Amino acid sequence: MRIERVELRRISLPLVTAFRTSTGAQYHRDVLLVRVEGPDSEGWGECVAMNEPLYSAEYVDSAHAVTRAHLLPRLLGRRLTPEEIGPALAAVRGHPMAKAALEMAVLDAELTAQGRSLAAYLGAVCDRVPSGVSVGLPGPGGVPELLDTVAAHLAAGYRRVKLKIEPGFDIEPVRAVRERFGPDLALQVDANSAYTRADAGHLARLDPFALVLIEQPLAEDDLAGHALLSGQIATPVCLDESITSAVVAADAIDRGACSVVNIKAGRVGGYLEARRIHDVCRARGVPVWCGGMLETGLGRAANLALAALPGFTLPGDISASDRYWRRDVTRPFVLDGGYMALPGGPGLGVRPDPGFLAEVTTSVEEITPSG
Ligand code: NPG
Repeated sequence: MRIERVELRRISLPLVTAFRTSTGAQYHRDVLLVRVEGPDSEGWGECVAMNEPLYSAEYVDSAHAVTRAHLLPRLLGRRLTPEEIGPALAAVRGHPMAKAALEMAVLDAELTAQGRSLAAYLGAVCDRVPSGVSVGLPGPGGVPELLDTVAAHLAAGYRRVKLKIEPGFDIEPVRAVRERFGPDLALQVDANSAYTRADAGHLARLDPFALVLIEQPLAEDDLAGHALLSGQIATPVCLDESITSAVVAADAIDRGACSVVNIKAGRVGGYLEARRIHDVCRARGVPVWCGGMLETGLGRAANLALAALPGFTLPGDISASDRYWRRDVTRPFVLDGGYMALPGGPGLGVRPDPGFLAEVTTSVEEITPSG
């Protein structure tokens, strides 16, 4: 498609409850949405960069700035297929979340024009996926509050629970959740890089709780440390922040740094690189699952399409809209018996509600080839 006009829109959405991780607390999301317009279609992309540079160096203001100043000038006015977006932006180093949002918008526009769904294009093999839930660190209520939260999510039907952990809040909460909900609960933990190599003995104390995995225990750049740790604990090590491309994924697996991979399109520069990571992992027999970044319905729809690929054999962090939002920008995503249906329909299969979008918009810029 020829990219004739791009809209950069910022929206502000309060979270239903605060989301706390070892890197900090989130109370609302300030989201950058991208709308691209071609001669006969439009498409939407969602940038998953957070308000602050705590999960990644990239954050929403940096993504917005680099998109405007360095990415759009490489795309505007050009005729490009979705596969050509990554190469067209490759000269700009880093900023995968900003790049992913643009690629997502072009995919949506192009596939909508072709009448083809993103899921079919990516190679989906099912029309619904099992839904997992990510439970943040609790507030002042501590472990009892955590148990109530988990109980409510299980009552809603979630098929797997991920607990956020950090030093000082790890063994006891995991023990409490395992004791209360029993051995059949699919339970995993996410440390967001909060530990060091010296914590291996401590993390081995999670072994008796038969966790599905421990996600990103060590620093993002410490593949060697993750390889060492994998030999010291029984819980399978999964990487998130460390996996920035298909090349890194292959290297991490071949070095024994992980036996499971979390795939987030935003972290790796887009859904096409995400699919390449899926392919690399699948070829090596490594299970993958789809991560989440507190997306609106737009990002949620795209994640569902990705999570329907055959290598996604573990439930992902794709929960219902009401887990995060009082009202989503698209039609709400709901659980049905612990599963979520793919939207179907061309492109993403969902569109934002224009009235609601206007209500939550904090700024809009229209950019055309002439500036
Ligand atoms: O359900 O969308 C979701 C959130 C899943 O826990 C989740 N995301 O580290 O994977 C993560 C985490 C995260 C949350 C990362 C907020 C960055 C910011």
